[in-house]
Amino acid sequence: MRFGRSGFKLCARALLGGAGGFGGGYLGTRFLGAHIESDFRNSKLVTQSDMKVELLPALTDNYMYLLIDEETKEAAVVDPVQPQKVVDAVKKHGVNLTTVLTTHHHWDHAGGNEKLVKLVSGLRVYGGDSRVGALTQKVTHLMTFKVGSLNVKCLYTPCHTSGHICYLVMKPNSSEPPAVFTGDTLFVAGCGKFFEGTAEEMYKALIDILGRLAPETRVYCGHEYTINNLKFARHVEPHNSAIKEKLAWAKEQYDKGEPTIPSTIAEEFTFNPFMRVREKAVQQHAGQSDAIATMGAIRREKDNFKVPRD
Ligand SMILES: N[C@@H](CCC(=O)N[C@@H](CS)C(=O)NCC(=O)O)C(=O)O
Ligand SMILES: [Zn+2]
Repeated sequence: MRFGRSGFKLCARALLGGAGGFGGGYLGTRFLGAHIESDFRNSKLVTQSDMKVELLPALTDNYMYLLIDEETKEAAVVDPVQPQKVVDAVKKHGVNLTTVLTTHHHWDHAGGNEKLVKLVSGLRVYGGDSRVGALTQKVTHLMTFKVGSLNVKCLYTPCHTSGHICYLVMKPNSSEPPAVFTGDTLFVAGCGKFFEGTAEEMYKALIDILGRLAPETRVYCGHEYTINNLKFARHVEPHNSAIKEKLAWAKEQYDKGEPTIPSTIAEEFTFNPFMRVREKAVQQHAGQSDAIATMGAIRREKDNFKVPRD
């Protein structure tokens, strides 16, 4: 049996509301176990020889990420809103957690910082905004630091919030892809709402900063919004086959409880309407001839978009 897919919230609500008809399978089993919402979502480990990234689903549709330097077994965590889950993952991997990377101050990202620093002593807490809880290291654009042998570069991408930071992680001289943790600036096939910024700022963030990273850079974002984002992308560009293919794949992943993360920067340019604001098809949909005006127009349209159920 299939669920409506207008988001994990709907799925969880349907389950908790006692919707019947589960013929076993993982959803049925988990329903009987009466788990909370994020337990319907599996974690995932992305393994390279230089670093590992464990995706840790949190709350309804957030992700926390455990980043491990394979050479030293030092680790960082991105947006640890559910600290106990982070501590469990750290124990499971037998690594030394030293660092918290906070993308922005919203509670669903930074809301676990205070508790985590009580659970793990000596943590360095990075962020670009004084509103970030337990902040010890306030960072600015292009500031760099280390997690073990990995280099972390801070990318200042204000717009969703005025202090938003993305973190680019790479091992020096490695041939493996870098990772970028994009919080609520760049999502798979979407971007964050412009709560504290302008279309021009989001253009800078997506096109000038993130868009210039190596195309193979893996994108780890703050939320599992991929299906809804791709339905909006399809509305903007009904003839784009990359959108159709990614949406079919994302639905399969959803049905298995699997994450749709990471994507890559190169992929985002094929299906993310906010990364495609220089494309004629997107500008025509928006009724604009300028990329920044198009960014503003499609963001306003998405703010009011009613996601179709299919
Ligand atoms: N729950 C809604 C969105 C909730 C929301 O407003 N999320 C913030 C981040 S915490 C956002 O920026 N969303 C981007 C968007 O809706 O396009 C969804 O599934 O799309
Ligand atoms: Zn968020």
